Amino acid sequence: MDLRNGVELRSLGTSPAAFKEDLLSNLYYRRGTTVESASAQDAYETLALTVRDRLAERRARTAAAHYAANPRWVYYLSAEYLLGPQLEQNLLYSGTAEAARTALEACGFAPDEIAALDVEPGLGNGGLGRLAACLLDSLATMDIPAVGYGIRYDLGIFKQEFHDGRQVERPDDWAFQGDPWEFPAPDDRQVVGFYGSTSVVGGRTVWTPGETVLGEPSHLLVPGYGTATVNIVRLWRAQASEASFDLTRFAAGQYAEAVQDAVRAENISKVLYPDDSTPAGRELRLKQQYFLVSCSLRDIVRRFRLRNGDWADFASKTAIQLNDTHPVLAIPELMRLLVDEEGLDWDHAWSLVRRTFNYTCHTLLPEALETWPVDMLGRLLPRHLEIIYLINAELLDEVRARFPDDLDRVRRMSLIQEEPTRQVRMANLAVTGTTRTNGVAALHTQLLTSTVLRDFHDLWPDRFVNVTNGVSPRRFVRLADPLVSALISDGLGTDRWLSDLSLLSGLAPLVADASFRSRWRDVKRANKAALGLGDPAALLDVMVKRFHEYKRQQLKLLHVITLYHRILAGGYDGVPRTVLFGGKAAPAYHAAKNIIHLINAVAARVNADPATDGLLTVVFPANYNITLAERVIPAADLSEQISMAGKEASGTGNMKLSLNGALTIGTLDGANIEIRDRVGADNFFLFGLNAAEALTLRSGDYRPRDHYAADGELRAALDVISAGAFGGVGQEVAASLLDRDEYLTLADYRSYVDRQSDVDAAWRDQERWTTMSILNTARTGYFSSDRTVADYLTHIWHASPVRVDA
Ligand code: GLS
Repeated sequence: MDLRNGVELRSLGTSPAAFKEDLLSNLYYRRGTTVESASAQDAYETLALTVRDRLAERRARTAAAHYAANPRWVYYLSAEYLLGPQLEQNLLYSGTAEAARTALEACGFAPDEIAALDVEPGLGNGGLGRLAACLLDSLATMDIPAVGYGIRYDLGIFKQEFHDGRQVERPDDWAFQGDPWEFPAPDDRQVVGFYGSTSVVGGRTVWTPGETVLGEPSHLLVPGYGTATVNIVRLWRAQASEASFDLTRFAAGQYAEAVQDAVRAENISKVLYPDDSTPAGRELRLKQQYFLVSCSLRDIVRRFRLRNGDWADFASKTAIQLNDTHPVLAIPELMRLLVDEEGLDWDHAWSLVRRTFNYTCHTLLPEALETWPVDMLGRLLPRHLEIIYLINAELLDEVRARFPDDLDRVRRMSLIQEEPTRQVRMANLAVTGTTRTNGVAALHTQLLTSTVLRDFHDLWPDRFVNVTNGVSPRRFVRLADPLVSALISDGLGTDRWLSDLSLLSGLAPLVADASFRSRWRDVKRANKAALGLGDPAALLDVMVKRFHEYKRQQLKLLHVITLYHRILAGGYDGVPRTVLFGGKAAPAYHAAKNIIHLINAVAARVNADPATDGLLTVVFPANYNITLAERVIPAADLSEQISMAGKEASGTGNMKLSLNGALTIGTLDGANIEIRDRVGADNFFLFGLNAAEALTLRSGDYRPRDHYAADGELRAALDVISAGAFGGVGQEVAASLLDRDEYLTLADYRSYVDRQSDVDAAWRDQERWTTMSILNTARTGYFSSDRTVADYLTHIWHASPVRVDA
């Protein structure tokens, strides 16, 4: 193979024999051991290296092709990536799964035991981080030159354990054994400044930081499916600079003091903030954000300079996507680099900045729009605050010119909130400093532009676009569900659907084929049996997602208790169900943790009662993550998407489940609406208030106790909880529902429970259910992240594919 400058690269074979040869050579030369003495960990790491080498070869060719093309790059800046287990993905994408299995067995290793050692890097909290990973997968699959930038947290999202039903958080030292997929690049370290002061020297502002930290990158390969393209995700890890070790103190025996600066520096990438949708409000988090932004922008500029000389070309070669507000400091940072360091005039720099950046907003919760205390930001990043003030002055001039005498509007739009405390509003900065702002589902974008960001929409309507989220069919169908994937390929006569998910529509006519339906049912049954939770013949009713009151796991729990009461009353006519909960609550989110605790208490009671045998089981496997999602999603029959309408920006679990043939019971919230539009109202169990109704009820005189008084089953469920039948925690949960019910759980209860009876009726007719299930899969090809990326390309990035020769 010919790389640039005539460099030849030998091609690594993918036959079992070639794979085995390299496996052994890696075992000897890189791992330094032998077949006889190799541990399972040795075998795993050797396997990883052997697979990685095959992708690295494609990576080299990709880099050469990209260098030659000098294209517009897509850079994705995200504080979170939930990449999922790497081994299975890389085996599939490199086309070496079979060869690897044969080679391992030939060497006397047990492939499944070895595969089980692959640890997923949990560098994200939930949907936002997983979306980032799906987009990277699709960018590579679609041959778009792209780099993801993030933070290499030492400790990822905490491991969840249950102690007496309570959530306990344990650190996730995911790379404890080292990470064989990573390529560290200590020679590419960046220096990041914090604190200090600014001065003006020769007409230019100079920031002299009071503290510096090093950012060491390492990258993981991001292969495309069915293409030779291999992109990368580059993750930064904070390191102390040499100077931060205090030799004098060490010599004096002050060991802790000698390393305290180093520890402080390294803490920056120590841990992922386990919040979802709520700002942590801590200086360390702000430091993390700037650390990510500063390292990544320097790297982006370095890459630009490899092939370009003129700053005027920067925006046409660079599209940077800001994933939520977390990396929004990139806007003042790039201004600083261009104006202070490169000497561009302000207007030119601002035009480049605005044309380079775009912003994705992922929330509707006003409390989740990040703000930072002006004092804190000014202390940590004095020059950035000055730049934010300058940007603000221009923004407010524009607002005043467009809306004279509208002081309130000026106040609302200002980048600085004045009352009750002075805060920098990151979402306002994001919209101001970018070309496009996008919401993540149709309803979300509509609500964003009519509520949270309405003033900005009034000023700049053209800046707003919708890009509905999507999920990777490789990860969430092919890898998660090999059985259904084989059946789909069989039914369609091709496996091209894996890179063109619209082809799934070809399954729709097969609902008329009784043998196809029966095979479909068998696969679902087999997936449930493989999951091993509950009776595979029962309806598997799944609610998997982060715990948040707006997502309303408490509503599902009220339904469980109602079913239990019906069983105890005798003459139960519902279908057998296994109700599965999965998800974590932010460690500081007391109310969400109470709900987890209560679910576990109810599960213990329900499962122990012989009356429920064969009728109702409640399971709650701990530590829901991508690995577990890949087992639960293919087994699910019913998908619970029951948030209060107007609160869930999009959801992506809803897409994964529907795509895998689960039927949805859901509200008109987030992407549920688009799922229902596509699968058809007959194949979706809709209930509850819509967003407008919910808003009206919330802003009026909502009285949850009226619902309690009017509905006997609801009352019975709340009464047992309040009476402490499931422990003291129940009293707190019930009181919060009866007194406030912030998320209208009681208002939606009757409609939800009645709709669940329709679910039972549909399930009883297994042929009907199977038809609905197949139609869910056939009609949700739209929710591929490939389509999402295509939309970003058309409306936002305007970047083109670069083919890499196979
Ligand atoms: C989230 C939203 O809550 C989800 O609805 C959305 O699907 C996801 C990806 O766009 O982003 N925002 C957030 O802060 N965490 C999320 O999962």
